[in-house]
Amino acid sequence: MPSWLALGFQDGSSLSMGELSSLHDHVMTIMLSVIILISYIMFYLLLTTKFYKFLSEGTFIETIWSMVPAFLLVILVLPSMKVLYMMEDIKSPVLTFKVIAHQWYWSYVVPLYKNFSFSFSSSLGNYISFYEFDSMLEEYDMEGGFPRLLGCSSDFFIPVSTSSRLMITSTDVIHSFALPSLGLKVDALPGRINQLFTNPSRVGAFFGQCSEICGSNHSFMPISVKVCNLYDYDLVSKSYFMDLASDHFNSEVHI
Ligand SMILES: [Cu+2]
Repeated sequence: MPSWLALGFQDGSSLSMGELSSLHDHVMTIMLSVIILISYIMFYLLLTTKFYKFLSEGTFIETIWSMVPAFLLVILVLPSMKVLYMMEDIKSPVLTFKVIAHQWYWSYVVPLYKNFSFSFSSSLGNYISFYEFDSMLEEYDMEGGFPRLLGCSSDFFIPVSTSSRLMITSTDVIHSFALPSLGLKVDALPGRINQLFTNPSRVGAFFGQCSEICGSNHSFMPISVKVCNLYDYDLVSKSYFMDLASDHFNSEVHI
């Protein structure tokens, strides 16, 4: 959850975001040490008048100043690769969601309750196995209970402690699906599907924004994700199912 005047990352709410924060701290520690050491040497050399005129080569010191940066690169790369593979490598997600970017809102395609599919008509091939809804920017009011420009008309529910797969795509221009507290960010490209895996470790309301300049209303297509427990997720799934069913019956009556 974003908070006022925060300089660092939002609190991590998944294992991968925790690992990403640790990687960030690790890289920054090494980087700052290098910057401080190199600046000290540079300023010392600029300001000093000492000069050893017979110094033309020194194999020992040259070996050291080649080996140390190489060693630093290795200790930067190893944890980075670890996090990269950890974030990618979920072979069997429990649920798969599709996230579609539009100018300028998101829509979500979620599986029906327990991956159920049904058909009201007798013709084959007319099965409904998912529920799709749009999520637009919700107008801000002080009692709304969400931060300004981050509230959505419909929240995207995912279950806690469960591996979910998000398939991200776009219908018009390049957008970017970003959710900082879960450590997720990937471009939404028209004609392509990008995958994200997530396993949130706690329940709560998490907000993100489109992170690719995508047009005049780029700032007004927030992402609002609610991570809930499995029981609540079942209730949400059932309500989607009832919504679909009532939609269908209403249209039958009107025709
Ligand atoms: Cu966008």
